[in-house]
Amino acid sequence: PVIVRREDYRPPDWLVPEIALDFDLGAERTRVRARLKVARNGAHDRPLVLDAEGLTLVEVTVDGEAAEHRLEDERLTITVSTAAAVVETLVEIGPRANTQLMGLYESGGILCTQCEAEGFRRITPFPDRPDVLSRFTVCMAADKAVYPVLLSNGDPVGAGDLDGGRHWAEWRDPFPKPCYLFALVAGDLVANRDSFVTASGRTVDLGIWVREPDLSKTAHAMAALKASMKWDEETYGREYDLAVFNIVAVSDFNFGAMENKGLNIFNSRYILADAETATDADFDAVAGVVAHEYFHNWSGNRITCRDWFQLSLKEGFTVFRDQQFSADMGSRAVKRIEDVRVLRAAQFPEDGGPLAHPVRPESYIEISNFYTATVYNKGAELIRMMHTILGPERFRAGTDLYFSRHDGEAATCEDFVRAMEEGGGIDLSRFRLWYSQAGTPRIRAALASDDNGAATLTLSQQVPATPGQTEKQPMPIPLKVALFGADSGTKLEERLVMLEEERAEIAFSGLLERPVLSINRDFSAPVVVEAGRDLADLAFLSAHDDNAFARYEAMQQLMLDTLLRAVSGGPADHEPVIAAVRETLANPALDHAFIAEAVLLPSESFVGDHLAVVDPDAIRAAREALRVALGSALEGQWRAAYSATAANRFEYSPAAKGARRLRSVALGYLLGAGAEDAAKLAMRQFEDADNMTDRQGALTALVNSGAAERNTALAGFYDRYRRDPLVLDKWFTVQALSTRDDALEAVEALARHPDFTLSNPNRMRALVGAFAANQRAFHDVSGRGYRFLADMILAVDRLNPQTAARLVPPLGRWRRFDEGRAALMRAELERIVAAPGLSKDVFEQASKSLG
Ligand code: BAL
Ligand code: ZN
Repeated sequence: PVIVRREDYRPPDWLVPEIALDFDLGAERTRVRARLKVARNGAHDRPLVLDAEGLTLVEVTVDGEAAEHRLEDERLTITVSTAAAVVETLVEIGPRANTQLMGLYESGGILCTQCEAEGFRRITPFPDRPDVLSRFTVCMAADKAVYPVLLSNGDPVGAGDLDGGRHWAEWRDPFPKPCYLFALVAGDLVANRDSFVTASGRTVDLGIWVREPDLSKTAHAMAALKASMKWDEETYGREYDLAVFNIVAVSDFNFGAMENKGLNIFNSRYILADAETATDADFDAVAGVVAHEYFHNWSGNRITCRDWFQLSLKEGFTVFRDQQFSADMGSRAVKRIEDVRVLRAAQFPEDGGPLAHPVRPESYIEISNFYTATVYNKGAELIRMMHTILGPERFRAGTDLYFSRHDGEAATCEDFVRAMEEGGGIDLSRFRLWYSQAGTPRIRAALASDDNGAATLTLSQQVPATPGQTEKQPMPIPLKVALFGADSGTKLEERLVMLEEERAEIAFSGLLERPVLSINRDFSAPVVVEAGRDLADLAFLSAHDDNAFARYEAMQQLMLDTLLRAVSGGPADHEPVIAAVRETLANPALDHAFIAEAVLLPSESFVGDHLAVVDPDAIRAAREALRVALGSALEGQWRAAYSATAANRFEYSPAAKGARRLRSVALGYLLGAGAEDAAKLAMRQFEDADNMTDRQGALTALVNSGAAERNTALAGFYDRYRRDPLVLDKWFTVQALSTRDDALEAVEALARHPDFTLSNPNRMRALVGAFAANQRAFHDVSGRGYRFLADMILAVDRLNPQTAARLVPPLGRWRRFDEGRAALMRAELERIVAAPGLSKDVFEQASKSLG
């Protein structure tokens, strides 16, 4: 396979300032006529080379004449002798047969497109790279009864009827854009329509298009869209720029959603939400993704990426923007806790494994494999660090400069950093290492104090070697630090420390009591900190730290240390955790949402990430023992928390969400403790719930238990929701994540269930993706879990390589396990790599995972 390298970037040989597309749409066969105005870029005599994948070529002309051309290796080479010309191509494609869900495809009777990163070449021959920006005009003709709605980017400019029950519509997008932002939708859809008046007084028509039965589930997404539009004006000074903004929801989609100019296309799971079918987490995700895609209009569309190595330019920045938005709309502390949890669960293992890559990667075989937690979530942490270092005003001056300087351009990460430097008045020379150096820095922190009120904080850092990067330089690391008085519990000192070198000593003086260290507050840097604090100091911080994130972190560290001690065979002393949780539950100053996060045990995989060799069975046993101990010791408090938060009469507000979250956590502990009536409580909650959060919470608790009610609840849930694919996904996931010993068998059986399908990415992720995250079941010592995953990867690869490739990374973690498991995991990776007809997507992930 061909390796694409960042250092090989060259500007395009030909530009395409304008393209007119004519679609004769049909699910079996679509004809695409494209008229490209091409212009030679610089002095050269190279031919015009267009990307073309899976197209049946019918005709090629240059300035109206038949032209010399060659179609081979997914490239259409055309001889053009002039400096500018009009090139016309006619091709045929088959949307219904397109199971890759890239290009033009059919989902539930709707024709829709996905072009990022390289899907446009599956629609029409084109220089499919983000630095070729064109003005698009799109004309579509289709059967009016089957496809009454025809949408594309920009503004509608005409429509009418044709003979034979057909009709047409034309759309024009005045903003030049790369072809990955092209979109088209044809289908039998209805819209939730609304409008938004921009800061400068222009009215924008908004539409969220879905199938008729789903219309009642679009109100939340519409509210989120309007809130996003307002927020981006207020926070970044960014106004929407077209007269129309449309969103379409489809059920078969590789990504979460796509930011096509003026026509976002969404995976339905990030649009549809009502109390009956969506959990609070789903509601939050809908708002977050709607905001994310909307924010791309500036960070992605008005300013796009020069090449795909710059992907984090738009994704890291836009994730940071959607995180800020969600924090502003709800609980800032809980949002930060959730974001860090995602980073640690998805990005840290990536950064520490065979697929580690810098936020700005250096090479790829298949770019789809680089839509990763590193590019997205670590990329967002880089922007956050700049925000922390600069402060909000100077950060805004930097983004203002970035937006005005590069509007209409295809830019680089370097362009962004330079704008932050000049706009913010700061030197970020060394900060650039964060873009080029992979691996999660590890910080050691030690605080030594004397009796004279002086203390020294000694910091050292180490960046681990990653594939292709053995030698690392020290990174500039912003650490928010505070000292608390051990006697009074008050804050003695607080500062932002920049660790610039491998080692630093920070002096404090005038401390009137013994100081306790609070470090990486708000998770100011995406690093691992080993601060060596004992259990008593952690318990103290879990009760006294005034930074909500740090307070949560102290409790997590206390629980983690307790679990690690138990896993490595030490005495299981649960008392410090029990005392700290007791105090947190009893603290009237804390809100329910925070308490629910703070008293939750670290996940099994998080515990595993802290061991030299992961022992899934020992981790499960230690975690279960602590859960049971907490459940029993604090049964009265769990009961009180459970009844105090007794919910119903659904309301989507931070307070109501917090109450529901704590209620589910309390129920889990009561079941864990083996309280006699716990299963009955859960079953009552399951039956009486007026919202999905409570119903799914009860189902999860029962599914993880041995209670007789378990099967009744599972069957009841299935019967109630079998016709709602998004809810049925939950039914699969809850079982795939089960903590019971029979989880592996259950998952194997579910893969034969009539409602399981390889062709829908959501369903695949719901069962197979979730199972691979179930540490104990997936890592069953027999190797059956590995075999199951590999079989699934190979089966899905024939239909949809992107979805298949995303399932590979769990097998690449073999170095973290004992020899027996490692050998079994490697054997499955080798079987995958040797499979005939493997996609380059899966080949890249599996072969690198073996390395
Ligand atoms: N650009 C791909 C989907 C997203 O990150 O918004
Ligand atoms: Zn994005």
